[in-house]
Amino acid sequence: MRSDYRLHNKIIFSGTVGAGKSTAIATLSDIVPVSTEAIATDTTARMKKTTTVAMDYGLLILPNGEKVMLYGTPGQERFSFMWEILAEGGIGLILLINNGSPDPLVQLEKYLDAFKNFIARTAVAIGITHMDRSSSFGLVDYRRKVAMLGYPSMPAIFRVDARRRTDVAMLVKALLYTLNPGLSED
Ligand SMILES: Nc1nc2c(ncn2[C@@H]2O[C@H](COP(=O)(O)OP(=O)(O)OP(=O)(O)O)[C@@H](O)[C@H]2O)c(=O)[nH]1
Ligand SMILES: [Mg+2]
Repeated sequence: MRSDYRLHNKIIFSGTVGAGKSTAIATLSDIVPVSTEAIATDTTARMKKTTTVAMDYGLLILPNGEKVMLYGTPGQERFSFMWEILAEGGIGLILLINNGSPDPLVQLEKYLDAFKNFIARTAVAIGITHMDRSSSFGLVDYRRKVAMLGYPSMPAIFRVDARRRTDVAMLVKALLYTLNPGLSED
């Protein structure tokens, strides 16, 4: 619901393992983020040392003083029970897809499906990460995929490096504009 926007200001970051959800929240947060990293095992360990097992939390303070709470989900599917819990009360979803993951277009479809009820109530903006080291797919492939899935309006899909604050901020801004096109800069 649009009117929830000013009450909650909670954005959810979800998406594939290693896409950069925890990194994006840490990059954007104006407070020291809360994270729940644990030593990664099995296939994730090949990619990186730790993985989120419950959630990430950060806080973004907009120039007008408004606060946006940033919640990150675990990427690993065995913790997917957290996705719905964390999405509760959220105003929108940032989906980060690792372009270097085995089948990122299928992953995108999977995450869009997992959050479809949430997205139908709110909005989504999609960031494709790791494009500097993996060129398997381009933005046009992701746009085509989303179009094929029959979304009524095309969500924002950007190339994002989760380590770069300007990239992550741009994605969040796109999401906020989708929710409230009249949102002013100040
Ligand atoms: N080269 C490159 N590295 C990136 C990019 N975005 C993020 N990273 C790195 O990729 C890693 C992402 O790790 P996390 O932030 O833990 O990823 P996550 O999505 O929270 O992963 P899980 O919690 O395990 O699902 C970090 O080492 C980042 O520095 C990118 O666009 N390019
Ligand atoms: Mg994480």
